[in-house]
Amino acid sequence: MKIEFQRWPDDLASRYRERGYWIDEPLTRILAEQWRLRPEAPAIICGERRFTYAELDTLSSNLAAHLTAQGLGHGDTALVQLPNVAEFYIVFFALLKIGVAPVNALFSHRQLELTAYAKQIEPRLLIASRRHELFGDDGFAAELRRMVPGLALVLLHDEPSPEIGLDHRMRAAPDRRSPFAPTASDEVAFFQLSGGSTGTPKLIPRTHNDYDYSVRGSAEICGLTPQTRFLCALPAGHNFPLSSPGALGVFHAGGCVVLAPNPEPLTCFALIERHGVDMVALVPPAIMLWLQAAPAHRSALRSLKLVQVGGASFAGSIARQVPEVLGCKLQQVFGMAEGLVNYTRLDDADERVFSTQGRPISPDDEVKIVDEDGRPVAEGTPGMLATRGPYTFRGYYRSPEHNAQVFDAEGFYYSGDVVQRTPEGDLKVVGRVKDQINRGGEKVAAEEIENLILQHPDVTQAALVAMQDALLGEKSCAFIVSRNPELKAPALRRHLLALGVAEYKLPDRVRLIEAMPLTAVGKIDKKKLRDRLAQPSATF
Ligand code: J2J
Repeated sequence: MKIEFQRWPDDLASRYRERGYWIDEPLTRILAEQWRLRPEAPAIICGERRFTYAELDTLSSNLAAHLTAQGLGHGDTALVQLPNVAEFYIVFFALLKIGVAPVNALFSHRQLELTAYAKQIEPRLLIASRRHELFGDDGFAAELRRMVPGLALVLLHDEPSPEIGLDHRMRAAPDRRSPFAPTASDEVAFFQLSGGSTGTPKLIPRTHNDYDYSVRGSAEICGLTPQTRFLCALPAGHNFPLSSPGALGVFHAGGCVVLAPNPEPLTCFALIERHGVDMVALVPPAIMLWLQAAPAHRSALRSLKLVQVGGASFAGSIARQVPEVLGCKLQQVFGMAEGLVNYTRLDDADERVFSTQGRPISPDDEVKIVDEDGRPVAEGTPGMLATRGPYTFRGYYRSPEHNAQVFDAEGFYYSGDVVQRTPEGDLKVVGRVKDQINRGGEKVAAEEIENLILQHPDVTQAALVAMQDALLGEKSCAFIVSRNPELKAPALRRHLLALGVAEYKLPDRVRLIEAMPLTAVGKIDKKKLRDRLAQPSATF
């Protein structure tokens, strides 16, 4: 059984193979190669626990064997939600080994997101953590089982019992092992999460071939070696710390991933000092906190050579401070879970690194910058980014209507970013046309939250817009027309939390207004609402 998804057309697929981008190997080759080359080298450091490549391979094989014994295999999917722990990678490789495609939900996701993913992929396996509020008891897992009748197996991290404990399945090898078979390299390996701009969170099918190329290309651009020690402080499943070059890039190079629970500076500085970390990937607000905290801890950062920043706009004035205050190189990364990733290069002149978001990984990443009618803009002027290439997807999972809106006839994906190309060929992200709030790298789809707010009985109209914020870059403000003038922000917050949405998606501010400003065609005029934010007015 194969997972259906939108494939690349044959001519492009042949070109990507001929040029050596698609090597027709499963993603498990990353681990298999290191297991052969350096089995005893450290692959992961997680708190006091260390895992060699041999251990990473054995533990993932044990789990894979258990899952095979339960009848899981090709065509099956898994919903996985783990914090930043070594088990994240063990599970990821175990599932790849037996051709089960996971969705790696963020740890901050709650009922609403998990349910939306479960409904789309109909998982046969759920792997979650007792540490998460939803899985402290078995209520929500039972609810998921009711919702997805095919959900055959639930395994929990941080759960001692042998029946449902993940740890037990990793540690104990079953008696008999059948040989593992990943899915074919041009099939879906796993699903990445879209930042989203629509009502329901969307899933991105990623194949072995395309993802592996983005990992290899990224590792080369970033000069990774077996000596690399990468601090993973962003959510492990996010595309940036997973593949740009992220943990998979580090494994590909034979280096070591040091896990941090979050990017909090003092926690990270201690890990950097203790483990000789030389590279880290961060979002802009985290770097701002690091810049504030670093002067008092310079010696802890001695080993740090490269800080990557991405996920949201990063002011040039802050970028300039990084080399001096953190004592290392800066690299800007402009990527997306849908595919295309741009990097400033390690040997670029400082000014290029400070003021641009770099250029694509591949010579075959095709980037068009177009106006509203889809025509290329004059070189150097801002326009919408449209792209296709050897690791950019061709369609969201089971979303034909939305795909029709964000792809053109040639298969170019419109990311919703407004960019500009410099004469040197670097991209600068200068704006956005998608209806999304980028809250310091965490993406909030306006429509998703508006629909949830509208479920409140008092609310007749709702619009979520971005407001500027010194630390996060953007925060969200909900403008609301309510039948009840007494509706207060805390009540709305409770309403949203009760619906089960992740906390980072809650509006940071709520404003009650008499009526929505409308555009000429009668749509809510979000530009006018954003302008209003600049003016003082009653807020609650
Ligand atoms: C401005 N906006 C940026 C940047 C992403 C590497 C790095 C980041 C992501 C990521 C990723 C930006 N400056 N440097 O997947 O592999 C905004 C754009 C983009 C959206 C994608 C990776 N870097 N962005 O952030 O899927 O709007 O991926 O389209 O979460 O983040 O978000 P996401």
